[in-house]
Amino acid sequence: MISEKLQAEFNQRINDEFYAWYLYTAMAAYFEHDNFRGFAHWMRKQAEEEMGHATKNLSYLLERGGKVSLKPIAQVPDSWATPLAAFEAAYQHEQKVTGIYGKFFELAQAEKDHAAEIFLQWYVNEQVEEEAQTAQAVDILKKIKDSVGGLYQLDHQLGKR
Ligand code: OFO
Repeated sequence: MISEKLQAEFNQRINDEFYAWYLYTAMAAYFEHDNFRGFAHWMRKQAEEEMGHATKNLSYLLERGGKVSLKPIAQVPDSWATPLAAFEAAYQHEQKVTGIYGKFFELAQAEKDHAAEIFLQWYVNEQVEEEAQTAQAVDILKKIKDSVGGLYQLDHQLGKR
C-alpha cells in the first residue's frame, strides 16, 4: 500500500501531466492556425506523450492500491508571440517538470518506498529527452532568427516526428 504522502504526490503528477497535455495541445492549435503544420504535428505528438505520462502515473497509483483523485486542469495560454516564444515556453516547462520529478524521487527515497523510487527513475530519465528536444528547437530557432526560409525548413523537419 502506498503512503498518503506519495498518493497525494502521484495525484498531483497526474494533474501536472494532464496540464502538459493541455499546454502542448494549445501549442499545436496555435501553430496549425498559423499554418505551421510541421510544428503543429510535433506538438500533437508531444501532447500524446504527455497523456501517456499521465496515464502511466494513474495506472501505477491504482496498482499500488492508491486512490485516484482528478483535479481541474489549469488554463493554458492560447497564443505565443513567435514560434521561438512557444518553444522557449515548452523548454521552460520541461525544466520545471524535471525539478518536480527530482523532488518526488527524493521523497520516495525518504519514505523508503523502493518500488516507487524505481518507478520514478523512468520519469527522471524521460526528462533528459524532454529537455534536450525542446532545447534543441530553441537553439535552432534562435539561429534562424527572422529567416522565413529557415523557419519553414525547420517546420518541415519537425513535421517528420
Ligand atoms: Fe511529461 O514530460 Fe513533458 O511535461
